[in-house]
Amino acid sequence: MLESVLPAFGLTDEYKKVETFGSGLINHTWKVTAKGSEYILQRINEIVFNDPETIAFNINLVAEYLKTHHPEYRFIAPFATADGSTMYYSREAGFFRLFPFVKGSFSKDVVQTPGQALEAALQFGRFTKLLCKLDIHQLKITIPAFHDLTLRYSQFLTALKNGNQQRVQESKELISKLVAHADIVEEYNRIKTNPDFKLRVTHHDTKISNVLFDAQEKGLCVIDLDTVMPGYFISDVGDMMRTYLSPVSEEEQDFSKIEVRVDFYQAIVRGYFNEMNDELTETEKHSFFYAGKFMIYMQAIRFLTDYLNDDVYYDAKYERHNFMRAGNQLTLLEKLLEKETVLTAYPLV
Ligand code: GN1
Ligand code: MG
Repeated sequence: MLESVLPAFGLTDEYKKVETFGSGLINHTWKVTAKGSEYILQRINEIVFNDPETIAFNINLVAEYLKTHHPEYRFIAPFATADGSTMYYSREAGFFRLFPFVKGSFSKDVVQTPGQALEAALQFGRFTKLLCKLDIHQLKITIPAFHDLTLRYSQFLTALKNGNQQRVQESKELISKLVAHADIVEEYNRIKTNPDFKLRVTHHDTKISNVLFDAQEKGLCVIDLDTVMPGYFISDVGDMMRTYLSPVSEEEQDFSKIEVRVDFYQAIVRGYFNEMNDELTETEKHSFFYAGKFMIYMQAIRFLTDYLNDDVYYDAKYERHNFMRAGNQLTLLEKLLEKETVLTAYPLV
């Protein structure tokens, strides 16, 4: 299948090495070695992104803006094909992009030190800050209502009604625990209508593997820009909390290993505020802790909804995989709530 894709980007070299790369759940990624250089090749999941051209449009818009206004920023732009498009399409193979692999850069699957969390938070904060003056209405919506918790909650309720009833029965306990936290959805409904919450250029997938580091563990830039769209800061800050606070990921089946590490929370605060302090409104700053609840809760709901719908969205590697992921995220939410007093006492600076 890739035989037709690589030549479209000029990679016709006889000797090519192609290996699966990274751990994303949605798009498929390969590392390609050809002509003595390394590249990242990605196939867009068309079920999730049903108009992949919107992704190319947004990335080109952001690339142009940064080139003009912040030429010092390292932005990893995709290569163009012979006809000048940054997205290659063929009926058999689908939609593909090719990026340079940044020499000497590293990505990580888990956050090991508060220093890494700080660097990552700083990179995501910087990305939004540098694009603050870009007119967000120019950006296209690559996934409609992606982080709209109201919609995610109603999809969850629909799955309870129309989903696999055996799975619904077996998930009763988890379902009622999640329903008991529906105040998180009500808070989001208030945020959506509050003019003190601004829509900004938001990354929407701020896990650590989407930051490139150099050998000295300094953050270089952010990657995986497919979900860059207008959004609220709680999406990015919340997903950092969701994925940096605990020493184990959403894949962990032994929930006793799930923890919320105070020093990592402080690192997210320091890194993010280093860039975004003057940009966020006071009202937004008051919702900093809420960001974690919002994203962890939404991910728990999304995993469980998918389980009840027979795993149509997230790749499930074993029978109850998405059920397990949902339970993991609920535990993380509970651990976060236990630490609320300690964490909110920390000054936002
Ligand atoms: C998906 O594919 P990946 O890992 O980059 C999902 C995110 C979730 C994440 C959970 C487009 O991201 O929203 O947080 O899985 N992306 C999409 O692992 O749904
Ligand atoms: Mg992603």
